[in-house]
Amino acid sequence: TEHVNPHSRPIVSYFFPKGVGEHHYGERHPMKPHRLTLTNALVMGYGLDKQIHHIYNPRPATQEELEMYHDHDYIDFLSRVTPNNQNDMRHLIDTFNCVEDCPIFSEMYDFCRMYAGASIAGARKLTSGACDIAINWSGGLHHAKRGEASGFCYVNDIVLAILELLRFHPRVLYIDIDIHHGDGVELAFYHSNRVMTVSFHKYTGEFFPGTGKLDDNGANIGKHFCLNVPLQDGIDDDMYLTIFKTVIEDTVTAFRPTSIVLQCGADSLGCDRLGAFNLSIAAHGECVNFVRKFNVPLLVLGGGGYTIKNVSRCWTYETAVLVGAAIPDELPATVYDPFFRDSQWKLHPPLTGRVENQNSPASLQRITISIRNKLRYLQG
Ligand code: V1P
Ligand code: CA
Ligand code: ZN
Repeated sequence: TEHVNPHSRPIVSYFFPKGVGEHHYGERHPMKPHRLTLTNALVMGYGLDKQIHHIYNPRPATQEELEMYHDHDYIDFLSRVTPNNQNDMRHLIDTFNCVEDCPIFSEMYDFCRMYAGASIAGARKLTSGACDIAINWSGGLHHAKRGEASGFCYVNDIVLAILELLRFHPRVLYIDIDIHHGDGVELAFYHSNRVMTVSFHKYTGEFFPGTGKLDDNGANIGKHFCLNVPLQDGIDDDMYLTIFKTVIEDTVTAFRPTSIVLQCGADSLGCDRLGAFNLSIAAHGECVNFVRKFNVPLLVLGGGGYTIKNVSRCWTYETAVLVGAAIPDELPATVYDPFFRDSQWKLHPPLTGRVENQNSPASLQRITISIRNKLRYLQG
């Protein structure tokens, strides 16, 4: 095992709820669960299933499991509302913020139970020691609050998975590389010193969700157990990797997590439909590899990502990184070939150089120094 031989390959489990990718938020909505079907097709097409120890079709989370974090009234509403009865439920729909970003769509509750069930199952396989790394690309919906939907997220599978890890793990580190602030997870553990949350995101005050400034640090016993790394448009591979590795290395040293949850939102890639960073798939994957190398039980989740051909390339590449397999740049032939024609069916298309980099070495240096100083409070 890892403890006996830290150089052996980790045991990797992969959670894919069958049918999760067939859900639709609506015609004009940027969140496309079909990206999960594309990802799974590429993962299987590359033959990575032979390098993964277990592939699970996890059971959907139960209402009771969802209520480990969420309000009963909110989950009760999610379980009842449908496109057909929504006119009678207008008041509750507004109360629980199921409008615009978070529309009511058919089988929405089943979709929620699926992605949350997979993250909870991943956490359980980690705590039982059945695997070293658990992957759920359908999870990572970091904006959902205890009693309301937000930013395409209805239930917070990340919070539910962390609560499961906390049953056996004294300290859980949460890392979020989605371009958006991981506000829902931060809020859930803002007052906890057992969960440290670190989000890298675009922060302008305007950009959704508007939170995540450098000086939000946690409160009460959770003070100093929350880090925010606010960044600007166009950040490139070199700058992102430098600040990511510095912050995460120092955080792991100071906090000594017994497990890590990594949200891999792919809207931080260049050419994303909603995002404006400039990362390549190689650099996004290098963040994943950097976290993997700590050899701490690791739950890897999806998140945002709106240029779906690149989302599926990215998460396929990261699946290979996690199992320690080198895969060719030539994509395998699948029934989804037309999606990947843009790059002549390559895994690593050029994504960078389209947005001007608004970050400067000086601005990143200032953030790095500030975070180093915050982490000193943890050492004592
Ligand atoms: O900007 C907003 C709100 C809606 N306005 C009143 C302000 N919402 C964003 C939500 C982004 C959610 C990101 C989720 C994640 O972090 C995790 C899965 O990636 C938004 C945007 C945007 N450009 O930021 N909503 C939409 N676009 C949208 C567009 C078309 C239809 C529905 C929503
Ligand atoms: Ca983030
Ligand atoms: Zn996002």
